Amino acid sequence: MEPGLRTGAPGADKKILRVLAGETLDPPPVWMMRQAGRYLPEYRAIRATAKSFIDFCYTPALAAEATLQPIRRFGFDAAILFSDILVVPDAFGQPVSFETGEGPRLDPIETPEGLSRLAGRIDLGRLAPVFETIRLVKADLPAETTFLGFCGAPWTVASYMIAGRGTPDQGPARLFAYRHPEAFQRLIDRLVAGSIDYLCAQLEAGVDAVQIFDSWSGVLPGQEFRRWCFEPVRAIAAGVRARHPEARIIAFPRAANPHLAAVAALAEIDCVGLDTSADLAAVARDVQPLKPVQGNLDPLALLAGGAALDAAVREIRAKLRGRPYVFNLGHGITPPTPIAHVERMLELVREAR
Ligand code: 1CP
Repeated sequence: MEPGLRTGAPGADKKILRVLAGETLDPPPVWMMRQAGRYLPEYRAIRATAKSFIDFCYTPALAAEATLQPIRRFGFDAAILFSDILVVPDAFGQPVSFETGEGPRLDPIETPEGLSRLAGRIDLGRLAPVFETIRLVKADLPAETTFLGFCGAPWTVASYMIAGRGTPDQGPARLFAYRHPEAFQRLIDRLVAGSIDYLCAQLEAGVDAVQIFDSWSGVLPGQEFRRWCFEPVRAIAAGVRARHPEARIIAFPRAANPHLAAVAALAEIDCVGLDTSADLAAVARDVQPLKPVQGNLDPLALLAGGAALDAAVREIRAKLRGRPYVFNLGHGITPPTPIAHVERMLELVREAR
């Protein structure tokens, strides 16, 4: 690499960065959401050595190893930092734990007064192990592999902070936002500022691009989506770019199909993640002309394998191939997925046409 060239600058041959910059590649580059995880025996082996999931996230040697495992096995075009979106509440003073098989647990924020338990600013010191993980991964990552950092979008993170756990429809946070819009706005604003600091620190530690996961954006009606998802994600992207003008940013507004083109039109966003429900003909017509997209194989087609998997991969390639896209799943891979199905998916994605 030329001296002074930032990793991730156009000179580095990282296919995903090329697509994010607007280049069409066929075959497309590929990675998978939750690619480090329980479907991998080598993940289960190292996971068993940590006391808890949060300890695992905060132990750089283990988190770096988990990040690299799927790259070694499959040669994906991106590695995604092994961590969780809920380290952000932890760094605001709302501790998080993960009960085995039951998902995250936080002490819920049930009233506006409950917000006073949170720190005014994110404590990046608490997240030092995450930045150390990034440095360890970077030292071992192949030069052609794009390294992705991430955070949760404020709405999605806030929904866990309010409910204290995962819920089917984020009802507690939606009610809180209707009943106490000013207090909720203050929480969102704090998460916007904290997420900007957090993503900038990830970029400074060495990730090439970042993804903002808004996993629960699909439960909000239009006006609420604008206020609690669209505007905060735009503000984060703008804040990151103000400090890192070259930063590449992927937004993943899950299950928010009516809003995909509006997100793609944001100058601060380089790529829009598509979930399983996206209509690819509409995406090719209305979204791809604005920005590269990423997605959207159904994790259950991957689990099923066989003819269903072959057809689903071929359909995505056929519909999106004319313009820039990154092949991915529409949501995270499920633990029972056979490794042979991932191998078959990669064979089909990488096939010359
Ligand atoms: O080993 C285990 O049992 C823990 C399972 C697990 C894993 C592997 C959790 C708990 N988080 C993770 C890692 C994780 N989470 C990554 C790592 C990188 C990779 O993709 O390989 C990332 C990017 C996340 C992001 C995340 N965490 C999201 C956004 C993406 C999505 O899936 O929608 C969300 C919503 C979470 C919260 C969370 N963390 C873990 C669980 C089980 C959940 C969902 C809780 C719920 O709603 O019930």
